[in-house]
Amino acid sequence: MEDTKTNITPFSFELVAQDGSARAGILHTPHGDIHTPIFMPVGTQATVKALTPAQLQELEVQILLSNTYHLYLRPGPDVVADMGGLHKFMDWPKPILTDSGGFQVFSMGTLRAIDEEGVTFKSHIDGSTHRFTPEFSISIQEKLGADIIMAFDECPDPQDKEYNMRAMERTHRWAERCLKAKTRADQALFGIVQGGIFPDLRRQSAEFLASLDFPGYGIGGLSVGESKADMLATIEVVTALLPENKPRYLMGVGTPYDLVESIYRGVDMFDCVLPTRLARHHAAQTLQGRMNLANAAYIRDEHPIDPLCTCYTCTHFSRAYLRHLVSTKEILGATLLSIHNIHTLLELSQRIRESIINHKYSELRQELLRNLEQ
Ligand code: PRF
Ligand code: ZN
Repeated sequence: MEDTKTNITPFSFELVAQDGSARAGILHTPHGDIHTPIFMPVGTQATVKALTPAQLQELEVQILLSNTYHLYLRPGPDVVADMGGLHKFMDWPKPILTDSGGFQVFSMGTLRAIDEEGVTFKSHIDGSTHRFTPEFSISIQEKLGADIIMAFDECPDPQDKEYNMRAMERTHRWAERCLKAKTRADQALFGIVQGGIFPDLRRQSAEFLASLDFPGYGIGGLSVGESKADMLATIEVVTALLPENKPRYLMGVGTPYDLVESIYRGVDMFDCVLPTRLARHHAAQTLQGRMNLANAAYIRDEHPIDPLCTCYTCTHFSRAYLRHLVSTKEILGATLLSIHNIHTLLELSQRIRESIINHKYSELRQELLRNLEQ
């Protein structure tokens, strides 16, 4: 248990070590501590697809992400609240972060209108019309009851400067409204930096949000079609201006390469559907690249996915068995590949964390980059 006697708020971020811009920290939350840098598996519908909470515990997952947009549509925030909140509903005792819907409304729903007040959209499930405002997003996230909740933002096309400026300014006004709307003391609200690929806008956004003194910051609007070079340059601009004593969360990223390069530039938290989505498409992620287990080359392959991997899948099953499962469309295939893929990102985060503490991250980064695909 963390020491709460010296700390009246249930949230605090402790910087444990710094190595260049890379950081190792501990984020204290009401449902336990999170050792950063950390990857957060995605449980969009209050479930990490194909995995039980017991399997997530076995993987030593420290925090899960879930989505306001999806849980608002089904089963609805009042159902979740009446069932005792998200932790109890899905039987996950550790920390949870919910995204605000400010991204899913644009990527999942059909957009109807954005105005100063909020966003009107049509559900991707039945086409019905709904409206999110910053206040409504916060009220849904308070009913869901995650430990970390996110400000309601807009994630525009990263290349259009005129539009990014107006969208960013509106996102700033929405961030202030989110702070005002918040009523629960046991949830931490993170602001979200926007501004596309434009350094001056990113600077303005990071400085403005830093002045509002959020307990943590999302870096939004990246990994949405811009080049890797633009993404990494933008991360550098933003992390240099965000307060050192607050966690930085790069939203919707990524691959092992993205983790290595973003942690190097000062990011502490990540989420991405990639490991579980790849698993459902027969792909295993390793630090040497991706493998498609449906490939006939593996038909009699007695080796595990990755001979160096210590996950349950790699210590029990051959590539031949996994190939059999995926080619017969057995659901265990998705489960075993999800276990391996999540383990790979958690193990990578943990190795990087230790190297930061030992001031050896530059060396580890060079070693990892020799094998990683961009
Ligand atoms: N905003 C929010 N959630 C997000 C993003 C964003 O910009 C992204 C962009 N990569 C992923 N998830 N609220
Ligand atoms: Zn494995």
